[in-house]
Parts: sequence; structure tokens; C-alpha cells
Amino acid sequence: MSERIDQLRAEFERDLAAVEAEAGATALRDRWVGRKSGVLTAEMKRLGGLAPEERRQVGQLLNELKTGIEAAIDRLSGEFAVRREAAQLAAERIDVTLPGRREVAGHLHPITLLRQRIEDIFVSMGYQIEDGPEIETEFYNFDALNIPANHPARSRQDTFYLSERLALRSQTSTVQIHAMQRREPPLRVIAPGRVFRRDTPDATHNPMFYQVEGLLVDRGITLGDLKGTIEEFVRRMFGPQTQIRFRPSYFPFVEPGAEIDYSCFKCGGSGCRVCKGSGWIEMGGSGMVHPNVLRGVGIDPEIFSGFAFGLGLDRLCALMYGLDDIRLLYENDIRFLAQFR
Ligand code: 2NL
Repeated sequence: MSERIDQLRAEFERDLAAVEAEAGATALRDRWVGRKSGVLTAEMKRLGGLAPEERRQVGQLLNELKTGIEAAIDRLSGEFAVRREAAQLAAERIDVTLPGRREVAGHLHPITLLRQRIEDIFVSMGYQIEDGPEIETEFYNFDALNIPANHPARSRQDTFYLSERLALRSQTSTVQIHAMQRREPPLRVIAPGRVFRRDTPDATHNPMFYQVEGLLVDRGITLGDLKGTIEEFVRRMFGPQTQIRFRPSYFPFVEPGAEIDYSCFKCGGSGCRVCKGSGWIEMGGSGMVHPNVLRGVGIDPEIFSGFAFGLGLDRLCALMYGLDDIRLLYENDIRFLAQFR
């Protein structure tokens, strides 16, 4: 009987050596120790036909063989599992040293970047940012600003009228008129926003453009306060070496009025292409708020005085970024805008 056991063992060893894959190990287990049709299972069923003494001996040998076979199959299955896991790890390997894929993030428009820089400077000086409607009545756009009835700015040629009464605002002074009506001096307001004028578009004009206006009203405010404020602004904006100069000018809503120039941020005043050789760049208009404007919003010009200024963002943007055409700012060509990322 022990020859039979040796024969089974040898047969199993051959089967074991022939297994090449994990599925083969499972088949091997079914074939040898499977509950239904396992070779050893059948062998053990036959024990019942033997005499008690022989049954005991053969049963023991068969049990030992079975234990050995199960251990061998377990070992083989284990080896396959290790190999399978190693293969899976190799297949799923990630090279963590590869550069990541960059997410395409949005970014701010150059006009917005500039507007925020200007806002930050004035906010740090105690100004409040004000917003207002882009559609206005003639009262806010012209009357309240002391612009005479026959002034060309009021014409259908220069202003976009929506009706007899309503027009697209042509300056953000309108916002400051609202602010003065709503609040009491002392008042420090900055009004950035879009304005509309009926210009034919070219490299330096667009019928919609951006403006920042500023207004301060308090007791005893003088031209010196205006100059000091503008000086602080340009030094924060363009650097501490920046100089300013005021040229007398006329705007109906101020008296006196002045154009502001600042020394060229590119050449420092010696003359270059940015400042067209003059050493100076025009910033915008300014002046002391006209008494008629103050009276119109119920502020007594005998008690209060103020200064105001306005500057165009588009021209400043073109100068600072070296644009040769302000219309680039409104075409939304992604190849242009992506440069400001
Ligand atoms: C320009 C002219 C200026 C003002 C704007 C102003 C506003 C109020 C009262 C008085 Cl509520 N003045 N703003 C004053 C002087 C000039 O800007 O052409 N800017 C680009």
C-alpha cells in the first residue's frame, strides 16, 4: 500500500512541476484535494473497504500525503500571488519626478490689474471706492457738473443718448455727485468705472473706456492738498523719484483747473519714446471743485472746499505695458491677454 502512496506522491510532484500560472495552482488543488473529485478524496473514500488495522495505517499515510500536498499548493499559490502583485505594481508605477500638468487658471485683465493698484493706493489714504449706474440723467452727467446748456459735450455728436432724458455716462463724476448727495463732508471718494463717448475708434480712442476719478471735500482744503495727494499717488505708483507739474487748464466743474503731468517712469525725465522726448507724461485733469457743483448737492462752499481729479486707465495701461493700440484691451484676444497672466 505504501507503494501506492509513493506513486501518488510522484504523480503529484510531476503535476506540481508542470503548473505555470495561478489558475493552474487552483486546478491542481481541485484535482488533488478537491471535495468532489480530488484524487486523495477518492482515495480516502476507499479506506472504508479496508480491514481496521490497514485502514488506520493507510489513513495515516494518506493524511500525511494530503497535508504535504496542501502545503505545497499553498506555497505555490503564495508565490504566484507575490508575482501577480509585483507585476501589478510595475504596471501601475507612477514616476513622481515627472513635471505635473499645469491647470489652466484664469487671470485678471490688465485694466483690472491697474485699477486695483490705483484703488489700493487711495484706499490706504482713507478713500472709499464708489460705484454707480452707467446710465444717467442729464442732471447727473451735465447739470450737476456745472456744464453749460450749450456745451458741445452735451450734443448727440459726443454723448450716447438712450432717450430725451437718459444717456450713457461720459465721466464717472456722476458717481461722486451721488456720493455727495448721499453723504456729508468730510468725504474721500474714488470712482473707477466705464465711461462712454461717441468717438470713432482708432489706436488711441475707444467709444467705451475706463476712468478713475477722485474727490475730497472737507473744511479748509486747498490746491496744496491736491498737489500733495497727487504727489503721494504718483510716487507710490511709479516710484519715489517721480516729479509732478500742474498746467493751468479749464474744466467747467473746477476752478481753478489744471492738467497734471508726471515725470516719465521710463527715462526719469531725460526724454525717451514713452514720453515722446519731453520727459513728462500727461496723467489727467484736476482742480478745486467749483462752488456751483458744491451748492448743487447742498454743500455750502463758504464752509467746505474740495479737490477732484480724473485719469484715463486705458492710456496709462497702454503706456505702462507698451501697447501701440488701446483697442487690444477690448478685443479679448486670448493671445494678447495671456501675456498678463
Ligand atoms: C479729464 C478731466 C477731471 C474732475 C475730473 C470732478 C468731479 C466732481 C467735481 C469736480 Cl464730482 N471735478 N472731476 C475734475 C477735473 C478734471 O478730469 O479729462 N480726466 C481724464
